[in-house]
Amino acid sequence: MSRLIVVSNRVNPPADSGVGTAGGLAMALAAALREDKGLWFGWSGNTVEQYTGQMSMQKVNGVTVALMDLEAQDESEYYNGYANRTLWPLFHYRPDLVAYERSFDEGYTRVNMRFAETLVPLIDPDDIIWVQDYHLIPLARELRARGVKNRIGFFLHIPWPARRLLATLPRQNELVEALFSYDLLGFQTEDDCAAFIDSAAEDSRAEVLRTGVLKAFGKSVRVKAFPIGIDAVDFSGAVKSDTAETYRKLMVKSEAGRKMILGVDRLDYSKGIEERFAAYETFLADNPDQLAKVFMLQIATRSRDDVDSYQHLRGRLDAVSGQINGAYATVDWVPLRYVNRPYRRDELAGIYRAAHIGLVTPLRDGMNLVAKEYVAAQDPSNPGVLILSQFAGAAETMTEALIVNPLSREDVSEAIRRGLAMPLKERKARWEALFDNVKTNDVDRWRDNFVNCLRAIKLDIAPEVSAKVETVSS
Ligand code: GDG
Repeated sequence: MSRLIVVSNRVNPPADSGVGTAGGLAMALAAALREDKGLWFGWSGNTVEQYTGQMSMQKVNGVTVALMDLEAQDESEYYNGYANRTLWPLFHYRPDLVAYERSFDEGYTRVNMRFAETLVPLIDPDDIIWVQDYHLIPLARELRARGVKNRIGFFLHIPWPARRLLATLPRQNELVEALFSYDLLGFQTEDDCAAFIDSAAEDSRAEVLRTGVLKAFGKSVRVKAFPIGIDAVDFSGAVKSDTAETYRKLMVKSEAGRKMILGVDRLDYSKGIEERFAAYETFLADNPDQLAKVFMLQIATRSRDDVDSYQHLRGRLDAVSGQINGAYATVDWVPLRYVNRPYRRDELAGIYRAAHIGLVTPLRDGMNLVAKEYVAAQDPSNPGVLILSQFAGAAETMTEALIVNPLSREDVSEAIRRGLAMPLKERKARWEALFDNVKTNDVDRWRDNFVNCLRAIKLDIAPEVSAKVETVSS
C-alpha cells in the first residue's frame, strides 16, 4: 500500500498515553502515523540565521519525522503573522483582531514554498500526501509547481468562515484557488463544507459537478466533512491509570462535598473563557442557594505568547477571575480556581472524571476535543453533564449535551443550574448516547475515512471529471 506523508506546521509526536501535554492535532496525528508507518514532515520549531533547506530525519515516540528549520523572519511573518494574526482570528469570526499586513502574506507564501522545496525530494511516486491546517493552504499549489503529481489531501482543523467574512481578506480568491490544487478537502463539519462551497461558488465561480465535487480554475476537488475524534482507546487507558485515579481522589478530596464545574482549554480567545467566567458570575449572582456548594476549576494552558491579543487575553482573565473571587470568596470557599500550568494527559483524565459539569463554551471551534475527552472520562454509573457551545463543531454530532449559546450569560447560567440538578437517570441516558458516539467516531475512523477517500480519488472522481470536461469542450 502507498505510504502516507503527513505535513503540518509543527511536528511533535507525543509519547504514549499519559505523559503528553500536546494539543488535539498532535495527539491525533501521532496516533494515525504510528499505525500507518508513515512520515511526518514539518517545521522543527527552531529558527536559524539562514534557511538552508536541510532536514533532519529521526524517530520520535515511534513516529518517523523529517524536520526543517526556518528563519526568525519566517516565524514572525508566517507563523505569528499570517497564520495566527490573520487567518486564525478571521476563521474564528474575530475580524476585529485580524492584522492585514503585506509582509505576513509574503512570509506565508515564502514558507509554503520552502516547505515544498524541502519536501519534494522525500516524495515517492506512490505516496499520498496529507496536509494539515491553515498554515499550509498553498502547499499543494507549490508542490504541483514543482512537478508533484501524487494525490494530495488537505484537512482544515478550524472552521471555514462565512463568505462575507472571508471577503474581508485581501486576495481571498488566491486562497480559495490554492485549495483547488488538492484532490480532497476535508472539513470538520457539514456546515464548514457548505461555507466553503458557498465561497467557491459565489466568489470563484466554482461549478458543482456533483454532490461534494467542485470544479474551478480548470481543476476539480472533492469536498467532504470528516469530523475528528479522540484516540478513544488510548484515552480510556489514561482514564484507568493509577495516576488518573490518584488525581480523581485528589480532586474529590479538595471538592469537600462541593460540585465541580470544569473548563479545560488552550488559553485562546476563541475558547470563550472570559465569557464563561462572566456566565459563571451570573450563575453565582442568580443562585445564592448554590454559593459554597459549587466551584469552577478552569485550566487554561498558555499558548502563542508572542501574539499580542493572547497577552491581552491573559491580562483580562487574570483580572476577571480576581474580580469574581474578590466579590464572592469567603474564608473557606474560593468560587473560581484559575490555573495556567499544563497537566499530563492521565492527570487530566482523573480531573475530568471528578467534575460534575464539563463546561465547553468556545465562541468558535473547529471541533473541540475537550468535549469528547470529558465524556470519555466519565464514570458510567454516575456520569457528569456536558454543557457544549452551539458554535463548536462537536455540537453537530454531540446533540445529547446541553447545548448553549456561549455569548448568553443567562443561557449558560441556566444550563449550569440544570446540569447540577439533573437526575441520575437523565445523566446516564445522555452520557450513554454521547459516549457511544465518541467511542465509534474516534481518531482512527477519522484517519481511515480521510485516507481511504484520498486513496480512492483517482478511481472514483477522475473518470467522471474528465468525462464532464470532454462533454463541455465537445
Ligand atoms: C484544534 C482546533 C480541533 C489542554 N490543556 C491541556 C491539554 N489540553 C489538550 C486537551 C485537548 C487539546 O489540548 C485541545 O484540543 P481542542 O480540540 O479543544 O482545541 P485546539 O488545540 O484549538 O485544536 C479544534 C482540534 O484542532 C483537532 O482538530 O478540535 O477545534 O482548534 O486534547 O486535552 N492536554 C494536557 N494537559 C493540559 O493541561 N495533557
